[in-house]
Amino acid sequence: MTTHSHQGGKVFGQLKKQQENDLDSISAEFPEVEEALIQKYKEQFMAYDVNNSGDIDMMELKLMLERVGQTKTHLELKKMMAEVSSNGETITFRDFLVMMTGKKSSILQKILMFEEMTKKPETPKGPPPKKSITDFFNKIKKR
Ligand SMILES: [Ca+2]
Repeated sequence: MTTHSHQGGKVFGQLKKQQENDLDSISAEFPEVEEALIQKYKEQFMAYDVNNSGDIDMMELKLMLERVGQTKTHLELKKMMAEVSSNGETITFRDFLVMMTGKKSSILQKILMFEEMTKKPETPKGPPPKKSITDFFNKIKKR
């Protein structure tokens, strides 16, 4: 990889682009995963990879979990890392895809899946709560 530009912003942009290309080539290893889904995972991964190193380290894992409201101890983080990481130290995009596509069951995947579920726009699930409506009418009758 060679970068000829000396402008900081431009270099950063190119690095980002390079990183995206790297992620795309990893995505190619997962032809069974839908394109749109890969795109979503890629965006998630890039957001979690705060320092753009191409992988998620312990510190970034910690931040990632804090962002979804899950503060974990160092020991818990280490355990999660060990479950997902193939090199034992960082989560690569390959590890991330393996995890998110459910090829390997892990606590981290469950947390992220849950986060994804709760993030969706509020759509009423099933029939409206009947009990509260009945309670409401009961209260009126009593008056
Ligand atoms: Ca990183």
